[in-house]
Parts: sequence; C-alpha cells; structure tokens
Amino acid sequence: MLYPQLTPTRCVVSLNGMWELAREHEPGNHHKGFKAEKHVAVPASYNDLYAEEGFRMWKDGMWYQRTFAVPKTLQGERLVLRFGAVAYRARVFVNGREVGGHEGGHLPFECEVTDVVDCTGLNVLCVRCENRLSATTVPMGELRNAGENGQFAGQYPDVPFDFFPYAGIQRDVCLYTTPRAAWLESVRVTTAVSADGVATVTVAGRVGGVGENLSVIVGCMSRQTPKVIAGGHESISDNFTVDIRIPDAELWDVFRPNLYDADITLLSGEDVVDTYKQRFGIRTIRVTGNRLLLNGRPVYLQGFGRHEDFPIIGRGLCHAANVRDHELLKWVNANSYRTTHYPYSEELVRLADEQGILLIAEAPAVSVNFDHLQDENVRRELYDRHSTALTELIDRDFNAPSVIAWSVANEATTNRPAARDYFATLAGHVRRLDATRPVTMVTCKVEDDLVMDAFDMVGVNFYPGWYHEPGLGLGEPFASAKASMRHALETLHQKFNKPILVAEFGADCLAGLHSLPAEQWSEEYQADLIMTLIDVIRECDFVIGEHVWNFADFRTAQNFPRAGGNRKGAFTRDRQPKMVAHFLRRRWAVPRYPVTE
Ligand code: E9O
Repeated sequence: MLYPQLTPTRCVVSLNGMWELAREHEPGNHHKGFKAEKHVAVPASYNDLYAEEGFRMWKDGMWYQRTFAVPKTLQGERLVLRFGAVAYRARVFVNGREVGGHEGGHLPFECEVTDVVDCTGLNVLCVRCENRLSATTVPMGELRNAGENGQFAGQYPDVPFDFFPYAGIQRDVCLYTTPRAAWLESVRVTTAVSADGVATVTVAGRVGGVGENLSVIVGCMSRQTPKVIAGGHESISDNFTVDIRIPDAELWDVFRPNLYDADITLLSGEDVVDTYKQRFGIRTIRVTGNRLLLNGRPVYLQGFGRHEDFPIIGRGLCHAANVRDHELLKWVNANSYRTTHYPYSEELVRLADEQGILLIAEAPAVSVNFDHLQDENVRRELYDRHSTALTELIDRDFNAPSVIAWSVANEATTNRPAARDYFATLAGHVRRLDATRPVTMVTCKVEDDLVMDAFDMVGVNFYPGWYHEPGLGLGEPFASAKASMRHALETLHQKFNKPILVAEFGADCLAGLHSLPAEQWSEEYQADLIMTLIDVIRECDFVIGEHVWNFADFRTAQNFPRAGGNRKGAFTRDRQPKMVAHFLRRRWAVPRYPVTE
C-alpha cells in the first residue's frame, strides 16, 4: 500500500477535522447515520477528550461519522478511503454500505469506494471502532486480571501491559484518487552497495487494474543534488522490477541522512497513466560478531523506548508533538529509539528518515502470555494476527532507511517451551519478508529465556535498582544493582553469544521531587541510577546499545504503582527535561566507538 501523495495523476483530500461520535449502547442502524452524543476530533484518541468516565473507558462500539462530497474534478477517477490507523478494530460504511475494515490498531488500511459514492451530493461516512482485546489479539488484553498477570493484576482497565489502551481514529483519514484503468499499487526499493561505492537500486512494484501496452520509467533523483542521476525502463504486465546503478552513492546515515526519490511513471503506450515518487535511502545494516554495523561501521544505539502518548490527544497523530520529540532526542544526543510497543505513524517514520534517527520498529505484541495459549488452536489464532501485523508493518516501512531492525515482540513469557516454536517460526516469517535487516525481540527473562536463539541480537529489559535491589545500599552506591546488571548481561551473552541491546532500564521519578541521599522516585535517584548502570553496561563489550525506559512520562491503566501514569520518563509528559536528561546529554555527546572518518 502506498502512502497517499499528490502527483500530477493523483489527488489527496483530507477528511481530518471535526467528526461526530456516539457510543453503541445496543446494536442498531448506526451505519446509516446516527444521532451524535459528542463532537470528536480526528485524528485523536477519544478517551481523554471528555469529562465522563463512560467515554474514557468505553471499549465497545464507538461510532464516528461525517459527510463528504466528491469534487466534480475528481469524478471519473478511482476513489479510495485511507485510514492511517484505527484502534483496535474498524468497520467502514459509506451511505449505509460496508466498504471495508481492519483489525489491529496501528497500521494503515484502505477501502475502494469508486462505485459506492454519490458524486451528485453528500455521502455519509460512518466508522465503527471497537477496542475489545482478548487472548488472541495483538496486544492481548482482558485476561480477567488473572494472578499470572503479575504486576498488572487488578489494574483498570484490564490490560496486561503498562500503557493506556487508547482507541479511536488515531491517525489521518483521507480520500485519494488514482487513475481508474491502471495505477501503481505498491513499490519496494532494495539497495546494495559494492566495495567501490556503486549502488544497485532495485525498484520493484505492482500495478493495479488493467492496461494495454504498459511500461514503467524510473528515474532516481538525489535530494542532495536535485537532478535525475540514473534511470531505467521496462515493459510490464502487472509486476515490474527495474535495476538502476548509482555510481558514487551518497549513503544514508545518522549524520548525513541522504535521501533519494525514485520517480516512477506508468505508461500505456506513449501516454502517462500514473506517477509516484518513492523515497529511499542507501545504507546497509547488519550484525557481525558483537557489533551492529551501519554502512560497515559499528554503531552504538543510545536512546529510549518511547510512546505515542500526549495530553488530550492520547495516541492521536500530532505533527507538533512529533517535531518536539525528535528535537528533544537530538538535544539529548540520542541517536535511536524503539517504537515501543507498536508501530508508530508513517509520518514519524518519515521524519526519522529525514533526520537520521535510527528506529527499531516493533510489532504490537507486548506481554504475549503463553499461560493463555496452551490450546494449540488459540495459539494459532494469535499467531495469525501477530504474523499479519508484521507483514503489514514490513510492507509499510520496508523503504524507510531509518528502520534498522524489526522487533517481533516485547516481554513475552519466553520461558515456556511453546514460546520457542512460536517465535522461531515468527522470526522465519520476518526474514522471508525482509532479508535486509536484523530481526530481534525483547525479553525480560534473563535466567530461563528459551527463544532468543532465533534472533540476530538480544534485546533485554532489566530493572535493577527499581523492581529489585531498591535503594543506594550502605557501601558503594547501587553496588548490588550494578552487580545484578553485569550478571544479567554476562549470563545472556554466554548463553546466546549474540550482541545485546539493553532495551529498557531506569526508574520512576516524580519531576520536582528531590532527596539527598537519593531515594526512589526522586530526580537524584533516577539520574544516579541510570548513569551508574550506563557505566556497567559499557564495561560489557558485547552490548550494542542502551535504551533508557522511557523517553517521556506516559499514561497507563490505573494501579497502585502508577501515580498518574508511568513516570520513568527522562522528560515529563509535557516534554520538559528532568535532571537525568541533562546528564544523558553530556554522556551521549561522546561517541561510544572511536569515530573513524
Ligand atoms: C515494559 C514497559 O512497557 N517493561 C516494563 C516497563 C515498566 O516501567 C513497562 O512500562 O514497568 C518493565 C518490566 C519489568 C519486569 C520486571 C517486573 C517485576 C515486577 C515485580
């Protein structure tokens, strides 16, 4: 699926803005248009917009509606409704007719509506969202607060993960056009660089519809020196592959995020049918021995886990907030983050491409709990959803140079034998879809993990000094937290012999709370603990990165360990630095590996 784009052959009409909202108290005829309870902003999560608990915590049918007309100039084109993301399930109706839907809250989907819209008047667009989770959704949810949910038992709402299950139309909605007879449907750009700096760029794609005498022309433009630098041409039926050679390729990296555009023109005979510009970057990323190599040189990941989480809009796409977050990432000298614990917006990934930020893109599978998956059929049902989410994610982000690895899951019960097959099969699935990036997963089982063998690098979440070994101790500060971190990392390395990313570590901190000597929840404690653990982490040569949990404070379900959410942010929820951010900024200013340019 292509990102919507205005080109000489395509138009994009935004359907964002003010919509109407109503809860489905009982099934009825909402799909034909309904009496609204509220105004609602699109995109945004609906949860934090109103004063009533009955809206904040609603997870059954939530109906959105608006009307739209099709401008005369677009009539005769192929018309497609596209949603950036709707959580968790969506059904879409136009003029009372169901035109499509989707499951999974963080990936785009579209519905063709060419033959459904009324081009002479107003069309009624109704979307039913629903946020019910189960043992077979990704993420899992509503497991009835069973004891085995550990720290999540008894929280409200009942989700086995530590972030609020925001819902609604959370990303952009648009109506876009393509030509009607034949159009470009998908584009995938693969690059390879030879030792002498010549890049081979393979632009492959699919054409929808039917056409006579089709061919494609692909021109490659460097964004740095905007001129066509190479091109290729091919006669096609419905698939195409064009190879292009770029001598003196300008590689994409953190310091110079060089980008190219593949300018694709679909022709029927001599006539231009469709055009599309696909951005890409030329870079390699791979794991060798104890190193992660970007363009053949070791790169050390310093950064965070993050959340799409903001006051009022919840998980709604907000360009201003995204710009602010990336600005703070640069300020603090971070070079990377993991899109914990679900795929982030396409717009954010594009920003990372342009700004040279490295992303580990994660599937929405957090806290997969095999105690609920003893039945093989249940396990298969979950696997289908989980692998589909990864297929859609890889399809969406394959061309993004900023995405340097896929993370298939976070903190599953990986000490169960059934988890072993499950994740080995999933890793194979991902490698079949993309052989150009490392595949990882993040575990929190240090002693008894059974699955990390299947991955290229080991991600681990470990919280000495917070969830265990609290306090400074009487001797050297944090002596037992340090010992415990060192032991955990060495254990994992001995067992799997793979490079390790410390994917989460840290401590909650209430901004403004100070204490000397440092104690839990204070600014001093968070800063001292994190900086001390970084020293230990860096004594281990096989560690390829440190990601502090979390970039900013974020909202969670309600539970006694959470005071207005998770406070492990280096920044507050309104994106101001805590004390630790200043320390990280200094520490991260010095590169981990010698710069060899
Ligand atoms: C996942 C992340 O979503 N890792 C958690 C983070 C946290 O702050 C959460 O926000 O809690 C940490 C997992 C710690 C595992 C050990 C728990 C021991 C409980 C007594």
